[in-house]
Amino acid sequence: RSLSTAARKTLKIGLIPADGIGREVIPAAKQAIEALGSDIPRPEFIDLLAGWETFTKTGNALPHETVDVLRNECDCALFGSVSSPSKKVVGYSSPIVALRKELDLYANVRPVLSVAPEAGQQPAVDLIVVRENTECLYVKQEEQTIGENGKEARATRVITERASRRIGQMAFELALARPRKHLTIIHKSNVLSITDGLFRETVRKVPTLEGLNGKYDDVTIMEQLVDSAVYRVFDVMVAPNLYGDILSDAAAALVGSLGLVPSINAGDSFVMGEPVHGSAPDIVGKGIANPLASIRSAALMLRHLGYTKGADRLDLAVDQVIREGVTLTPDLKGTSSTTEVLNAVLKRI
Ligand code: GGG
Repeated sequence: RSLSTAARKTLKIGLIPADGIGREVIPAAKQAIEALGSDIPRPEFIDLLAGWETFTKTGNALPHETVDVLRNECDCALFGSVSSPSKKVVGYSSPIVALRKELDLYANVRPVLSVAPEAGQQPAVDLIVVRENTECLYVKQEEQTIGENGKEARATRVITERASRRIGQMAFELALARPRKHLTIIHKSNVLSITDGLFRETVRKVPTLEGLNGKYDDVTIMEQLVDSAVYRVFDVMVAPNLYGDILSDAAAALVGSLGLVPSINAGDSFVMGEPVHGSAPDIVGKGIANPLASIRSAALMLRHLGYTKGADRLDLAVDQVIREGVTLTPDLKGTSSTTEVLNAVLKRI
C-alpha cells in the first residue's frame, strides 16, 4: 500500500467503530468523507471488528482478520472507542493498545483547538499533545504476589531510547511547522529519574542526530513536570504514553468537550484516526453522541496522507457548525442529535 498520494485512484479506509458511541460517530465520519467527492480518491470502506463486544461474541477482542486487512489492504483507518472492563478478564486485552503496537503506530497526535468567534481570527486554544503510543506502563506487564504486607501488585514501565527518539523527532517536526516553534518535554524525572530521565534526555538530543544538519535549530525546547503541565499547557507537548493520555483529556476541558478532540495514531507507513473520547456508556443508543471529534479525526487522517483540500473542507465545515452554535449536541450545551449535527456539517462541506 505504498502508492504515492497522487497515484491513488481509491482510498481504502478500514472502519473499526468498536464499542459504545464509536458505532454512532464512526458512521458519521464515513458520511463526511463520502461528501468530499473528487477532493480525495474514491473512498472504499472496509468494516472491521474489534472491541469488548467482539470479545464477548468471539473470544477475541482483536480478530487476526482485522489486523491482516488493515496491514495488507487498507491505506488508512478510523477507530471509534473501546469499553475495556476495569477488572482482569482472562483472555481479554485492550484492542486499541494492541492495534497501536501491531501496526507500530508509535505517535498519538492530539491537537486541541478551539474555534475563534470569527473566521480568520486566532483561536484562544491551539496546542498539540504528542503522546508516545507503544510503551511506558502500556506494555501491560503487571503481576500480583503475596508479601509480608499482604497482596503486592507491580507494573513494569518501559521507556526505550528508540521509542523516545522517534516520538521526539515527530514532535520536533510538528513544532517546526508552527508559528511559535516551541516544544515542551513533559516528564517527572525529579521522581522517576531513570525512566523519565531517559525520555527527557533522548528527546533533548534529537536535534543533534546525524543528518539533521541544524534542521530544528529554530525550535525552542522547554521542560515541564507533568503535574504542573496539567494546569499550565503549552504549544506542542511531547510526553510518555500515560502522561500524554491524561494531559490531552485535561486539555480537552479548555475547548469545552472531549467530543471535539480528534487524534491520529501514526507510524511510518500507516495512519489511523481516532476520537480522543471513550465509548461513553452513559449515552450509548440515545443518538446524542458528538460526531465532531470523529469528523475532525478523519480530517487529520486525510491531512497526514497529503489530502489537504479534503481535510480543510471537513475542518472548515466543523468550525462553521461550532461557530454558529445552533446545531450542537448536549455535551456542548446544545439539544441536537448526532444526525442533526452530521447533517449540519454535510450541508457546509
Ligand atoms: N477513542 C478512545 C478510547 O476508546 N478511549 C478509551 C480507551 O482508550 N480505553 C482503553 C480501553 O478500553 O482499552
